[in-house]
Amino acid sequence: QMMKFAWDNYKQYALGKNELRPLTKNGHIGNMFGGLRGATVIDALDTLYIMELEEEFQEAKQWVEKSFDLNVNGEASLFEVNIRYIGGLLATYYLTGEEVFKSKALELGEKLLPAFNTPTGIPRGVINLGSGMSWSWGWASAGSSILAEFGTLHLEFLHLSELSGNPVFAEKASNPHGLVMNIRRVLSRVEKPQGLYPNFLSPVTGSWVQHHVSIGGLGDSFYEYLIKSWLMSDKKDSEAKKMYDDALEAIEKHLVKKSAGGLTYIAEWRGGILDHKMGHLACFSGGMIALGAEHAAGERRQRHMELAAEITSTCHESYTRSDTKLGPEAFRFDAGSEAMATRLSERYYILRPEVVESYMYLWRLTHEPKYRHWGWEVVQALEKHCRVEAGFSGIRDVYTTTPTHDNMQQSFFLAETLKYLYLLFCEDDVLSLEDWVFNTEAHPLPINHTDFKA
Ligand code: DMJ
Repeated sequence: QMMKFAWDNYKQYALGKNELRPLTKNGHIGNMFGGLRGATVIDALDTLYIMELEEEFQEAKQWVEKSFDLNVNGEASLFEVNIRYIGGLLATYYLTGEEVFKSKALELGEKLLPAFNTPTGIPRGVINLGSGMSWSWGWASAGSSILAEFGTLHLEFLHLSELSGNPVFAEKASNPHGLVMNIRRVLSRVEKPQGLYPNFLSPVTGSWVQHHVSIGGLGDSFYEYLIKSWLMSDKKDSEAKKMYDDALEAIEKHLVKKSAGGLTYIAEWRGGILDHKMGHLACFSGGMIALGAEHAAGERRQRHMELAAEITSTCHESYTRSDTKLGPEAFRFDAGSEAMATRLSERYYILRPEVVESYMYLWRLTHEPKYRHWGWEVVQALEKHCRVEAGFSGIRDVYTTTPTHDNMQQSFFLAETLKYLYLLFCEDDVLSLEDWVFNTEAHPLPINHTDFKA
């Protein structure tokens, strides 16, 4: 019902725009997708399909067939176009077998390629989808590329290579033209401070531009794609597994901390100095670490499963300690504060999925009922504080029961938050973790049980 409500209102007031503005009942275009439209349609497709909302799925499909125009000219985020559009189209193709989704994904994939024309092959963050010109984000220090952006292409690009027969996207470790394998090579060569991966890398020199390390924003899905690359290859891509294991070991050693009140958290690192803060984005890590632990052996398996459960519990605390029972954008463990935002600017909640994402993984891997209870708390809080007359909206302050709405129904709410909540209450064989990996926007991609080529 929540998904139908979110979709129906988007369709009524904003179809073809990128997102719905549920208070003003109109559409939002934004500047992340380079003139592409319909981000919510593409992000919602597989969720509608999985939930068996057939009529709504057909509406979305029709929009893709008739109105989704790829001949656009504008500045797009390589990362966002990849995870939302390519991920959404690929997943829907694999679920339905319908060619239109595959051909759109391949066509769009081709348009991203010029971003990789740099001295190292590390792509720049922004690309004009019409001209192919690319550049770095203005806010990224010294023209650098962002770890979570160039490190979150692997899953989709492997499928683009496989479906198109064009090895340029990914294919073999030995293929110098395989774009995402080349990213791996650059990363394996560069020295890692204390084994950690900083967030900013120069696409010109291939060296780090500054030493900020985070498992939240700017770093997050890079780590996620290492373990998921290994899983998607049916455990054959051992290079990815080793990179994940080594990175997690460094994170455990240098970033994992326990608060005075006994809460485990993952701090950020700035040139050796810890910032005792976790972003909402970092809360995906409970699920990721649990997924890795499931496939580890012995002592490591147990230790990582405990770590995953503790982090997920800390993220739950960040929700329960707020008046709305929704969590803030960032919470801190300093100056007497525990799992709460201390800055006004960090008190908002924009319908993000990471906490329910971890509940879903922890439920599937442990079957402890508390994860379903916690998920249900989120459902109730969303209904109470984020549902407005024409859709769902983010809120500006989770610490007041009369929050102001931000007038934005993010597309990832339909792609991720509602999908993970649904899966939390489904049988385990609905998109089984044995057969699917979720890209970082929760779009399911099939595990290659037969012939991985690396
Ligand atoms: C999503 O677009 C993806 O999960 C991404 O990896 C991080 N941020 C948002 C949702 O919060």
